[in-house]
Amino acid sequence: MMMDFAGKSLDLSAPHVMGIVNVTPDSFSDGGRFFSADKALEQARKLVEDGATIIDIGGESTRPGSDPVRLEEEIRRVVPAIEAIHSELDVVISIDTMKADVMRAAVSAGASLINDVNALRGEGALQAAADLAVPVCLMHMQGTPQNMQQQPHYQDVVSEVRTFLFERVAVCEAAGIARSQIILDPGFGFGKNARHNLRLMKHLLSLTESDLPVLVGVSRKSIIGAMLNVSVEERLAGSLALASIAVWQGAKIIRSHDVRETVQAIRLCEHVMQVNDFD
Ligand code: 8Y7
Repeated sequence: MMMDFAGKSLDLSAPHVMGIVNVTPDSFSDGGRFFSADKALEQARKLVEDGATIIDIGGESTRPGSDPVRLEEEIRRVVPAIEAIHSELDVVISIDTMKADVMRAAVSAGASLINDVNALRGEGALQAAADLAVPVCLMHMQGTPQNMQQQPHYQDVVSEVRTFLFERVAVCEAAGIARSQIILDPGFGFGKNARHNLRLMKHLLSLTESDLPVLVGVSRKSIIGAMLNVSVEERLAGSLALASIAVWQGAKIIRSHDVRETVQAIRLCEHVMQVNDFD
């Protein structure tokens, strides 16, 4: 199953790793060290060497309780980084944003995937994605980054997330976005408590059994801290365990800070999944 990213094609029948490059001063797990375009390029180069086939660039932190960033500031952060990576590296560049104007600026600069944790519900976002005609990742989030962890509530988190995502797929298709350009994401940690996240992971098949590829982001997330009582720096093993459970259930893109280790984990998953029982 090939997906076309503005001329670069990825075979999503096998799982891929999306490496994270934050260009925020407050990104929680790297302390904002990769802020300038040069730093972003340096980080992206390492992630590509480690095996990332997609680099996700974000200029607005979506960590719980974080402040929104002004449009001009977000563009000022992401565009130089995207331009640098686009000119230097052969990799799909994903723009992590909820804002239509950032999507437009980022795609002009060389991004070819829109990663919107708000699933194109922001003003003008649906139209921007349709105009830009690049693939989009639609993520489920209950609430906003500012309030999402206050009182997450569901009757049935698995079916509500699935219903939300397929409603957004229908809205996208009606707006002219091709179904073949849509990726789904249950949004681990976005308006979910520990039990919600565990249920979604246990039942990830209910999303991956559709015809659309599924992206999963669990890297270093608080669910791991909550289950294992470990700090952000100690969440690699937990991240790899959850990534493996996701790939085993058919996730095709794993979003990760630790690309080298994640590539190893999913490669082993693939070996197990592909072993021939009759030789
Ligand atoms: C996700 C994400 C984040 C995720 C997608 C973090 C931007 C929080 N998480 N995008 N972004 N899926 N598609 O802890 O799970 O990395 S930010």
